[in-house]
Amino acid sequence: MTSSPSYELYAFWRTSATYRVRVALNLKGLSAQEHYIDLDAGEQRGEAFLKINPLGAIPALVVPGAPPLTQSLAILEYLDETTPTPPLLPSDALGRARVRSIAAGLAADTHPLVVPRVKKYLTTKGGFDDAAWRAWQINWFSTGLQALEQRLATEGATGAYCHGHAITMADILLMSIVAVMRMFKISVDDTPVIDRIVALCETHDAFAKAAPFRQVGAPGA
Ligand SMILES: N[C@@H](CCC(=O)N[C@@H](CS)C(=O)NCC(=O)O)C(=O)O
Repeated sequence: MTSSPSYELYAFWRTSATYRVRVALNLKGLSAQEHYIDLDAGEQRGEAFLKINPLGAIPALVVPGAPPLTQSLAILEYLDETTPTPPLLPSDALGRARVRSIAAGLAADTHPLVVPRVKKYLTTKGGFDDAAWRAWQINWFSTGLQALEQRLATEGATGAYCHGHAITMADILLMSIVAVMRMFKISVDDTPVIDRIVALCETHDAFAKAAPFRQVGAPGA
């Protein structure tokens, strides 16, 4: 690790959005002191954490002298601007727009549908039982990944990774969704390009070290 600002990260072992920040920190040789927010115990909705993020969601990154940063995509952009090497975005405007579009497709249009607060609402007020919740999860993971597969398979900018031949924010987001799907034992068939990119990302330490089951608090960690 290089010497870095004393970041603090509000985190939980298995979350997709926190995984993204851990991968970005690892790629850039940065570290953060983690504060554990137990999502299973509902700590994200406790008075203490709501002062950090009134939305009751992690991650939150505390940078010395500033209010907590929330939203994983904003945190990735902040880390990329303040520690530019290796870059998480391409050098050209069209490339950056494509990478941000892939990342947002997963962070904004896929992942929010399967977070604990949505589960809580649907199972307590929406009449969902376990089977209905599982069907919901499978539907939204499939929708997000099949749309991404179609893009990756047809757009010329796809390379060894989601965009070209270097890791970008798009790969971090893809891996963060795959990590949480594995946790729920959900898979989506017929996504050969995604499968190839995931296998390549898995060869990198930055992703391996961020794996949920390797984090403090994980069962067996
Ligand atoms: N769009 C947010 C999502 C944050 C989020 O929903 N995080 C989940 C964990 S992956 C969470 O803390 N959920 C708590 C809850 O839903 O109660 C981001 O990308 O940071």
